[in-house]
Amino acid sequence: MISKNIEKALQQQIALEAYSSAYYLSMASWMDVEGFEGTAAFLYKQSDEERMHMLKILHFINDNDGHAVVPQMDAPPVTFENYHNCFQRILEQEQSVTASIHSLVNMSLTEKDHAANNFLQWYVFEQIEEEKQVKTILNKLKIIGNDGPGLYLLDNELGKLAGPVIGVSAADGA
Ligand code: OFO
Repeated sequence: MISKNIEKALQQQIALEAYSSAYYLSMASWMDVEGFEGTAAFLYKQSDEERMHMLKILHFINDNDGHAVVPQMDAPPVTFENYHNCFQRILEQEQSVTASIHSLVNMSLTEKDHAANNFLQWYVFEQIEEEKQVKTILNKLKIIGNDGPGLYLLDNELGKLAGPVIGVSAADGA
């Protein structure tokens, strides 16, 4: 059975993951209209992954006799300064998620909640991967600068990394 403290803190994490999902979705849409289709595909996929992170927590709460609640949240920004700035923002968002996961792990240790501690380890490693991925992209952007052909190549690369993304075209069937 989940403790009330852990349930409350996980509920806040659900809100954070839901916001990340909406944030990346908004960035994906902006990239799409700016002509960066590969990067948009990459970000649509990132948004889906954040939703999956949110759902995992929701199920963990419910499977442990709690009651997960769908959070109310602020709308994400609609437009962004430039391509580079989006990835800087993603890094900042992921760093804040990492800090939040680490404080949840600390709480699970204080509360001696081994189930929650075990569950949270997946997020600890996931955050290492996600931060590493965005730092790699930012490093490439440092090399590329504002070079148009360089950004074109990076956009292609991110599109390949995303692979096929279901529902990116209005023509995709439901
Ligand atoms: Fe990378 O934010 Fe979810 O966990």
